Amino acid sequence: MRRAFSRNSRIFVAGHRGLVGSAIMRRLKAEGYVNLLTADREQLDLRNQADVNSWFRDHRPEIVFLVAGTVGGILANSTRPAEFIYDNLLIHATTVHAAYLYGVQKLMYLGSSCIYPRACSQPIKEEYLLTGPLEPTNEPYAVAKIAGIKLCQSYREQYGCRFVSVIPTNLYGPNDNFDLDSSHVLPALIRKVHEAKLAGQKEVVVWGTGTPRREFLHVDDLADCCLFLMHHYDGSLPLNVGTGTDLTIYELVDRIRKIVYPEVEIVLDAEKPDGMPRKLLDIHRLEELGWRFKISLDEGIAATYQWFMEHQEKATKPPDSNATTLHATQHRVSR
Ligand code: GFB
Repeated sequence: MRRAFSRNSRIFVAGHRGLVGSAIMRRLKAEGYVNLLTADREQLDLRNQADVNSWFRDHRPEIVFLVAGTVGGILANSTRPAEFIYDNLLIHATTVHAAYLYGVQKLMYLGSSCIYPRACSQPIKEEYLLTGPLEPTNEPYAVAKIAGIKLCQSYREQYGCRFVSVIPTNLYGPNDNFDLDSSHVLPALIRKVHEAKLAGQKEVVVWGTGTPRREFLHVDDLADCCLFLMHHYDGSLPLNVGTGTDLTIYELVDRIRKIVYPEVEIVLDAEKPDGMPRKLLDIHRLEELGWRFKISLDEGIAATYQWFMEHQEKATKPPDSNATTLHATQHRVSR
């Protein structure tokens, strides 16, 4: 298949400051793409269709990586379901629609492995989507993410748009969120073990039973895969992206402990939710296309820990999650 775009294409990375968006930016720059378009939150509210349309009209992107959204770990998903469903539904719909209206040549949308049914057989094949009930701790987010995939498929079917979706497994890496109330497990545990080390604490508290299994992919591998698929994949079926192996949360903490502070003991807080028991992706289709991850989990944890140490102030600041709350307050009508 010919390459989908050139070094001079106008490429919009929607969500360029996040974990995934910043990795895609790094990768595009490293490969010599020169026309990279971005929009900060203050410049463009991606939830507003009129604003998004004007931005597309003014900037005329040819290629779009749609990786913007409100994201977070199990606690943030459970406690802020309204933000997770509202922001994501709107951001995905406005951007896909504007991409259609303004003739974007190709768009890539990123789902998440939490969109598969909670009790799926493992490893999870792409065709298991919408075959059973979702994990309750992240159902609103998962519904929005499924809607994003359906948007891409529907615009492809009705209007012939070249919009593709990928479904990455749990991600981590530089620019991750290390705020303990909203982060995912891997950055949370790097921070907790690091802080235990600084304080000379003997124990680190890990949420849940430690038995759920998770698959982790370094975000630089994901970015590499996104560019590869943008050039070499143009189908309606969303493609799983992962490593093909998983481990328990307990085993993950153990690996982090060995890298950061081997002396610390792991204490489980079983009052906290476990979430999905397992979500290992079947990556056969991806492998058949010729892509495979490169960064091992130990290597990735060590590099992410290094990044965390060098960016502690930025990394531990809670992410800007007030946008929707403000928005909702402004628009609330008194009864
Ligand atoms: O990464 P995580 O928050 O999200 O949690 P999910 C994974 C597992 O790690 C759960 C356990 O079993 C947690 O109980 N865990 C242990 C911890 N200690 C901690 C901790 O200190 N912080 C966190 N956050 N977890 C999310 C979804 O699910 O995955 C999202 O909620 C999204 O929708 C994302 O899809 C990729 O893997 O459970």
